[in-house]
Amino acid sequence: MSRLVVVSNRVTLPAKGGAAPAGGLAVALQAALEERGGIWMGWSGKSSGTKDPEVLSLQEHGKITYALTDLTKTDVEEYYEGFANRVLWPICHYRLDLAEYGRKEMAGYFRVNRFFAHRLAPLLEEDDVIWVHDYHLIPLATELRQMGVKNKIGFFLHIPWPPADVLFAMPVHEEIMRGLSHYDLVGFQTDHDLSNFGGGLVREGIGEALGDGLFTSYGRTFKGGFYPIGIETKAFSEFATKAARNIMVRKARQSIEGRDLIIGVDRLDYSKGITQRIDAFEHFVKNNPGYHNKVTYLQITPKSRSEVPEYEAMQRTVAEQAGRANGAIGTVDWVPIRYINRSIGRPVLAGLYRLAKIGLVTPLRDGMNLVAKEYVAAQDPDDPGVLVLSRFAGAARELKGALLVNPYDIEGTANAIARGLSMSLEERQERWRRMMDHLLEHDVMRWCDDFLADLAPGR
Ligand code: ADQ
Repeated sequence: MSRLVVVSNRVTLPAKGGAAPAGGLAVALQAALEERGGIWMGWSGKSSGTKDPEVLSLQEHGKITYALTDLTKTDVEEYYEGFANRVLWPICHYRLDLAEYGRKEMAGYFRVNRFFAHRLAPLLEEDDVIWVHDYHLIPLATELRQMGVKNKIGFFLHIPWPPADVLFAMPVHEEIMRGLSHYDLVGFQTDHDLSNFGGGLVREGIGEALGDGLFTSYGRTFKGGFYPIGIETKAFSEFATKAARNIMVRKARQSIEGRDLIIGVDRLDYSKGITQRIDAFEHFVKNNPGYHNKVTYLQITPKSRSEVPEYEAMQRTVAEQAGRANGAIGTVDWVPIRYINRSIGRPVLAGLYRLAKIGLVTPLRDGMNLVAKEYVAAQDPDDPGVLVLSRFAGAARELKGALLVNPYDIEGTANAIARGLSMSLEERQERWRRMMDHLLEHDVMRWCDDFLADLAPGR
């Protein structure tokens, strides 16, 4: 079996004794790397000095070598905060209005990709299969090819791919499209993203769809496919079963005092629809006096990307909105919305999901959304909760047992909350079973295997 080389912006080092277990993606990639032996390369998360660091820090764990590089402060500002998070992220989430193009940032993005390629190339062996992750590293294959690398290189995009009208507003769209053509396999989360990609290619006359998932553009022929990412379904479900004994979960249960719990868990990001969700919950409470003092909405939201102004502004907006809504609908003995800005370990998170009668997952746009899948996996088969899910999350294309909503439709989402809370046990079980069966069959290990089998069959 060929060695595997994974490249991603950030690298997840194996958990040390007592540390919180990593998420499903890291577990799956570590398992694939352990099986084949290989390298996981990426940014260390540290910035140092003004000159590119000469050497990678190499750490061996079993059959995996973790290869980490620092970046300069300018690199981080231009490549990561600038182009990746302030251009590609909003564009791929259909937010043309939030994209901020700067020549410096664009140049920085391509420069850091070249730097990654130059650090990676000396580590490569002829037969290695290379798997590049996410929007930070689209031009990596172009750089590697220019250095003469002929290995199989695959790319997986974790976030959505927008339609041509959105993508082509970005000044360097052509370099980005050319960048993708240098891979052997380009993987998206959903059929919808793949069709946006193929449609854009053909419509703009820069390539052709040859059928059977093959595309040709810029003189290269490559495969495109969709590979909906899964979670570590079984392990997560076991966390949830065991969590009933966890002290934090027990405290949470006591504190809701028999009220129905609704849960939202998201990084603080404008794509996640948190403000619309709070509006929908407030609307639900106002329209359903029978639920006054009988329901608690817990929103767990670790801060993210605070260095980007939109995110900083959002921290204020959401906190104020939750406070205002509590003021409007709360009573002396009832705080309807609990808003928490912290990260929670996966076993406790699983227990909180299991306590909740409704999982409220309403992004305005999301590549997949793993929270939706985790919520389902954490449920008690005898008394499962209801998933209220945005139709604009990639997960909606698989989780047909959810109540699908349009997150921009505040009243519609409020009605779905009401419907979920009053749903019969029989209907809840039937919907949950369908989703859980799917998640058991399509877990994150399967996702990993499917991608690698298409990238390098028989290797
Ligand atoms: P994200 O945008 O980060 O991922 P998501 O898929 O929901 O979104 O994954 C978030 C992960 O962080 C989940 O595993 C969740 O449990 C965890 N998490 C969130 N809040 C937490 C908290 N307070 N404490 C602890 N853990 C928390 C990107 C794309 C998604 C795609 C994934 C994977 O934007 O669309 O599903 O990659 O491909």
